[in-house]
Amino acid sequence: MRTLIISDIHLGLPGLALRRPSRSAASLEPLFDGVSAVILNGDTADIHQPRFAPEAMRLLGALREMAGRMGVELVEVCGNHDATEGSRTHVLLAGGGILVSHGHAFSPRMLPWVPSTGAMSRRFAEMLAANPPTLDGVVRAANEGALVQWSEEASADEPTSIWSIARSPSRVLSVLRWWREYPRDAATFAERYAPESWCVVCGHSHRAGAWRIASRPGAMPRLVLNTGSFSFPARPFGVLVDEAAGEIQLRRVRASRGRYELEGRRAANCWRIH
Ligand SMILES: [Mn+2]
Repeated sequence: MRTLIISDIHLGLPGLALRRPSRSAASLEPLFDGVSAVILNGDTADIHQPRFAPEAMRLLGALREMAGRMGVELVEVCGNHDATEGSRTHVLLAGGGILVSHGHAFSPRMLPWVPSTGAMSRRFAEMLAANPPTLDGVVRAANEGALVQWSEEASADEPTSIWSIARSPSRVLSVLRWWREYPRDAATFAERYAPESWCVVCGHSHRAGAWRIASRPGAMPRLVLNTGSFSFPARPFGVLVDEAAGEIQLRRVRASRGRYELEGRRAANCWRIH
């Protein structure tokens, strides 16, 4: 019984990753081999952007079909690009010790560099006040904030590519600052909304890595694992949870012969499940 967690596949979003296999059921198939469940931890498919939605829905359908054919349970957690009313906001594994959530709800600044960030944050805050202060309630409030980015007025101003962000020094600085703060935001979020958790598995920031970090001096440090992204900057990782073996691993996803596969286990990126 092994569960793989991946995130930020961004199906339907064109050509952000240079010299990488296109993201599809076929190219992702090796990742589904040998696991009993795959958790798609948000931003799986760009279903809210009218330009990309038809292709995103087609690719997502193919991915669901493949999982069914392979007998792999597929668990879809929402991100800010694919939040719907019916989608799951999080998953708790290992008796609540491991919190799996996309990560757009971790901080009031969901995407500090996009033009609609102010409107998104305001909507998030409004809904946060209206929703119950639970894990589910806060992620659903973040989902409402996220939808502002896909509203007609906002999306007219959105940068069409990561390169338009790179041309603006203030945007680059805001991304770098946000990246630096993000692991602590994850720990703070977990302490508040999943106090029994010792590990947080997230994506969203597109910056993969492992951090052991406390919300504040003196608080219990938590293990924060970020699975990065299949789209820009295209350093995806997978988190493998093997509850029977009592181990959680962070493994790089490597592109090989047009497909994505998990690299081998590395002792430095393995932790005991408490
Ligand atoms: Mn996201």
